[in-house]
Order: sequence, then structure tokens, then C-alpha cells
Amino acid sequence: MKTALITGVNGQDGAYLAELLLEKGYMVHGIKRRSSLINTDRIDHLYQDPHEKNVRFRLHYGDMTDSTNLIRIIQETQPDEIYNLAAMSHVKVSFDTPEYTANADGIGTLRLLEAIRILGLEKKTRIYQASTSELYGLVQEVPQKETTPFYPRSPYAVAKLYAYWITVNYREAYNMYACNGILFNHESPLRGETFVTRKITRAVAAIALGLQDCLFLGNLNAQRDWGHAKDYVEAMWRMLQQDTPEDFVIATGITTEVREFVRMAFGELGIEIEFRGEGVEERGYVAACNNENFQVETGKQVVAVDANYFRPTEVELLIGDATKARTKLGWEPKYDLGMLVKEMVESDIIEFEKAGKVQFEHLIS
Ligand code: NDP
Ligand code: GDR
Repeated sequence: MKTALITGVNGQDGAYLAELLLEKGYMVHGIKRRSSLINTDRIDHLYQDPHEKNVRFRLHYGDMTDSTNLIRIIQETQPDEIYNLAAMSHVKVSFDTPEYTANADGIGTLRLLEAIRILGLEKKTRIYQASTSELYGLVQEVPQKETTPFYPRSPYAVAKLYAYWITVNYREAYNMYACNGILFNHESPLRGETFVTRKITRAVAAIALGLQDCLFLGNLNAQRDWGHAKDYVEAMWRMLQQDTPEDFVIATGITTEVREFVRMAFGELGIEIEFRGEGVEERGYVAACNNENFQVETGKQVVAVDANYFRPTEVELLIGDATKARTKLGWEPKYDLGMLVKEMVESDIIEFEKAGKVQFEHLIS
């Protein structure tokens, strides 16, 4: 039985990856940091009582800023594969917490790599580093691929740039099996509520149900190559099963404006949105509502731009070329954006229902 260690196991990707590896028969160890309230919702369905026999999923308290903790957990678990998913992953927040972001996302990766070396596990342990399309930042070339130059545009992306190169350096210097997955945006019903897709799908559900009036967003012009997290964790695993370690772009190859994502999400509930104005004056109004289950009046303003959500430096356009992953890893996404939006909106409606805010099982088509 192979053993995997996942940092950031209770995040969006950690949850999908843990599920995938358990399905594949792995022993899965996950690192989560201590929180004042329990925040394991995404992995509660995988939980196994540690007192039982043959437990294949275990959680360990840890933090990417604590070297001795990481060394001890790796020593105890002796993983064949480490997936380094833990990070302060919010681009806008990284402008508020740049030093912490550098520490957790940049130096945290170094700590893991050094832990493997200190423990003499260079030959045994393979490592996946969660690199990002944010590395491309200011557009140099489209579509972006493995050879496209980087130009990071946030403290988050700069920290991830360090993590990218230290991973490459340890691979070359110490012959370690270390890979960067340069993943473009990937979403799901498990996406954190402050990332734009989930913020939109939650608000669309709440507005349709009469629980919220207006959705305030930042830059509606930004274009992202959005995929489904479930497809992307499969690519992470495939990267660690090759004969030689390499870096791979994972993307759908299709880019969409934030504004269009808003239209699609409302569209799922039969609500048509018309945008008027420009820049911070831009507003979205209900042009028509042809779903009798939702009483959203035509002409009502449901979207507004709030400059507080703008970033000091923005990444305007991301579109990835995943030809290398398709060819060498045999990776293909199963979801398209339409399927993703539908799943997210439906899931948010069900969440409001579970929370007892409304009763409308019959409303979802
Ligand atoms: P999430 O924000 O959902 O999850 C991040 C995880 O990291 C959480 O479990 C979080 O714990 C944990 N974490 C944060 N800081 C620390 C720390 N100092 N020590 C230990 N754990 C920590 O991110 P995603 O699942 O979406 O992304 C996974 C990784 O992939 C991240 O590194 C992200 O930067 C990267 N990435 C994501 C993409 C995406 O579109 N989703 C695209 C490309 C890269 P807690 O719950 O306590 O906050
Ligand atoms: P991103 O994701 O910055 O691409 O990073 P996010 O969903 O936060 O933003 C995408 C785009 O939408 C614009 N936007 C808004 N964003 C947020 N969060 N909130 C808003 O109200 C809003 N309005 C407009 C943003 O300006 C941006 O252009 C994600 C994270 O998962 C990173 O960890 C990961 O590395 C990259 O994707 C790939």
C-alpha cells in the first residue's frame, strides 16, 4: 500500500485529492492547522475513527511555518508521495498579508523539501508542488504553457514563484522526484466562499431565493480559464506516477470573463442579466426571469461593482495550453464550464436548504 501525505488536506483540492487517493487504495495522511472552530467539513465524510483497525486516513496538526513539525510528521509517516497544497491561497488577501504569504507559500515549500533531505528520503519520497497560473501574471504570451515566461503580479504569485523555482532546484541539485503542477483556476462546490466563482454562485442562489439583494464584485473584465477541481487533482496524481519528474500546465484552454460567469450562473435559474455602464458604474439588472419558482422582478439591480474588490495589480487574462499534460499524462478534463456552473449553483441552493433558510427541493431542475 502506498502512503501519501497531503498538506492543506481540508482545503478544496485537499478534500478531492484525499478522496481520490483513498479510492486508489492509499494510506492517506493529512496535515491541518489548528483552528478555534472545527473546519473539516470538506473531509468529514472521509473521517475514520483512529481507534479502529486498518484506518487509512489520518489527520495531523501542523503548519507550513513550523519546520520541526513538518520534519516530525514526515519522519513518522514515511510518505511515498507528498502533495504540497497548503497555502495562503487568496490573491487579494496576499496584498494585506504579504510577509505571512511569503513564509507559508514560499519558505513553507523549502521547509518540506529540506525535511525530505534531512530525513534522507530523497530517493523514496516524490513531491508535488501546487504551482499556479498566477505565475504568468502580466500577459507575455497566450495561451500560456510550460515555456511561457513568468511575470507575477501579487505577493501570492511572487511567493509561489519562489516555491516553483526551489522545487526545480531541488530536483536538479539532489535528484529528487519533484514536480510543479502549474494549475489554472479550478472550482467546485467546495470552493472557498470568497473566490469569485463561489461568491457568485452563492449570491445567485441567495438572490433567487430572496435572501440577498445585490452581489458586489470587483473587476468584471478579468478572464479566467476555469476547470473543475475534481479533474485537476487527477492530474496531480498522474504527475507523480511518471518515470521522470517534470512540470505540467493543467488548464481547459477556454477563457471566460467574470461578467460572463455571472450571466451563466443566473442563467442556470432562468434569470437573464443585462449589464449597463462601465467601470465602477457598471451594474447588472434582471432582464427577464422565466423560472416560475423564483420571483425575481424584471428590472431589479442584482450586481454592482465595488472598487474595494479591485487588486493593486491585476492578472487580466489567463488561458492555458495543456497539450503536454494531454500528451504525456493522458490527462483530459471531464467537466466543461457549463457543467461546473450548474453543479455549483445547485449545490449552493441545497446548502441554503440544509441550513433551514428555505425549503425548495422541488426548485432544482
Ligand atoms: P484552499 O484555500 O481551499 O486550501 C488551502 C489549504 O491550505 C487549507 O487547508 C488551509 O487551511 C491550508 N493552509 C493555509 N495556510 C497554512 C499553513 N500556514 N499551514 C498549514 N496549512 C495551511 O486552496 P485550494 O485547495 O483551492 O488550492 C490548493 C493549492 O493549490 C494552494 O496551494 C493554492 O495556492 C494552489 N492553487 C490553487 C488553484 C485553484 O484554482 N484552486 C490554482 C492553482 C494553484 P485552513 O483551512 O486552516 O485555512
Ligand atoms: P484568482 O481567483 O485571483 O484568479 O486566484 P479569484 O476567484 O479570487 O479571482 C478571479 C478574478 O475575479 C476577479 N474578481 C473578484 N475576485 C474575488 N475574489 N472577489 C470579487 O468580488 C471579485 N470580483 C472580480 C478578480 O479580480 C480576479 O481577476 C485563484 C486562487 O485559487 C489562487 O490560489 C490560484 O493560484 C489561482 O486562482 C490560479
